[in-house]
Amino acid sequence: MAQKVLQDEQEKDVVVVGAGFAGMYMLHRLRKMGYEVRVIEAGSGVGGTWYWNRYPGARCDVESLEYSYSFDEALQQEWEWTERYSGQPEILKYANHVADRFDLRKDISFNTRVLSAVFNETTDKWVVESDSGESVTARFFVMATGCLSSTNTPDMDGIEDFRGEVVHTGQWPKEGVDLAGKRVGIIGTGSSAVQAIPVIARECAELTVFQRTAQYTVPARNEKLDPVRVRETKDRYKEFRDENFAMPAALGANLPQSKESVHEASAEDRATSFESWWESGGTSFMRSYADLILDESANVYAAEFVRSKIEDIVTDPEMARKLSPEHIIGCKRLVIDSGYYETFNRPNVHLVDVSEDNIERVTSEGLKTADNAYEVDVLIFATGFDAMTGSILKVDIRGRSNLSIRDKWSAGPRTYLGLSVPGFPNMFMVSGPGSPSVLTNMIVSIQQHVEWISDCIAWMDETAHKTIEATVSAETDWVEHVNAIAHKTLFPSCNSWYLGANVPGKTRVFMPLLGFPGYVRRCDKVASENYDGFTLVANR
Ligand code: N01
Repeated sequence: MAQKVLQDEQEKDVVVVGAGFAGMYMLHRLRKMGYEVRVIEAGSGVGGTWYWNRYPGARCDVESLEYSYSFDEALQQEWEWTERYSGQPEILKYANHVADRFDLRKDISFNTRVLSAVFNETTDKWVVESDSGESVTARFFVMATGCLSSTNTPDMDGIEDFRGEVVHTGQWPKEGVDLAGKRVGIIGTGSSAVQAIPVIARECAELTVFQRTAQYTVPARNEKLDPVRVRETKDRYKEFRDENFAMPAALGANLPQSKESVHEASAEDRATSFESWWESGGTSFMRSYADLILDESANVYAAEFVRSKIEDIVTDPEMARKLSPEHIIGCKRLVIDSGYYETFNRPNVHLVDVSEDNIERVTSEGLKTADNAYEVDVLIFATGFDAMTGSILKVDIRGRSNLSIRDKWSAGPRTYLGLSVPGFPNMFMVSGPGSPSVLTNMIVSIQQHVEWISDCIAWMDETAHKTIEATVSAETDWVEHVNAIAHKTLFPSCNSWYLGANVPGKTRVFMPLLGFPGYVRRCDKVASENYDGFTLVANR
């Protein structure tokens, strides 16, 4: 058998997969602590999700003054955000600025996809191999591959027959897609589609939206940032960050959170409150009352309010009916938009409800549904991601006794703290399943994980330990804890990607943990108790 020739074999302290915001900070912090690090990245540049998601209209739903690193005072002072919610180009520019500022690129291998990571029980080291032939051996292995990186493209018959262009919002071509004068079809109405549809509708000749589940979305009310507000925030940036750090989703400390039940409010007060949140814009709409995501009978009021807005905005009553969601509001991630429902008043925009008229196949000309055929020049999949686990399971990760992470997670992901998995010593995940991650301001969660992991590595060296590995009992307790919290809310009650319900065949497990501050306290306690819940092996 021909032996694989490795072009480049390296020995490092830590190998990190992914150069998004998690991988970049992991590299910076560990390097500052004196460690040798190699980061391996599939894309040609830094930025992770903001590198790949270049679709028209891509924008963050966390305010820009919050969606940025806080670990370096000079960095947060010097960077100037221009809008309330940053668009993808600006966030990618910021990621590149960070890479330049901290000279990160020299330790990143770009255009390189990690294929496997195997723990060698004789040397207690990870061996990480990639498609370029690069092989890195390291004591510690960190998956910083992001929660929404592995795209989900439904398996549709006939896709190979299609004569036009096929693109996925999550892998939008760098050179862009010329939609001018084209007939465009878009499948999906999640956050990506809701952002893309208004922009594409203005650019293309005809846009047909294939909707399986109608979407609740509230206005973003994006605007240019007020320089006075920026100055005031920057003058007390540390306090501003600390206040957000103490919030349940690590964001929005500047906004009120109602403690009142919607049932206690009069009809008039409810209308005024929902209207004022609708006018101010953003996902904080769900803060109007304390029980909207806890109690189905409370949730109905908010859902009804958005449905009434759709009825007001969309002029064709049949179109408005099709666009009106019926499920619990907020249980799929609430979307914010810039003119989404309004776009359906345009004469060049058509809506096909594929829950009523199923997609049967792709043809050479477009899409065939049960009752109709649609001709398009460009077919866009805005069908989301194999969230939280997809990019981890793409790598053939093998721990002790050749245990595969794919086998270990065959019935759904199981972790301790969303950071670590029994059987996989010295392996960490940044914002893994079982951590608050996607239910928070991701950058804040990323920083907290990076700091915990790097502090743990330093502690291992200070105390002369060679391996750290979560125990099975800690993992079992943690999985129960994550589930128990989720089931106190309405989150698990619909087919969301939080549950893996969007990917056919994926086991349904509610993956993220609700509540950032409690989580941070728990992580700190574990560390202060000499890594309680982990088995530690000392150097010989
Ligand atoms: O993906 P999604 P997304 N036939 O999974 C439909 C983050 N994000 O890329 O609901 C027909 O939400 C699917 O239908 P259904 C954010 O966290 C953030 O839009 O499963 N349709 C749904 O409509 C977000 O939540 C930002 O019935 C099919 C859509 O495709 C997450 O990424 C911007 C189908 C997928 O929606 C994911 O958002 C963008 C099929 N076979 C993304 N399969 C911001 O920061 C799937 N669908 C603002």
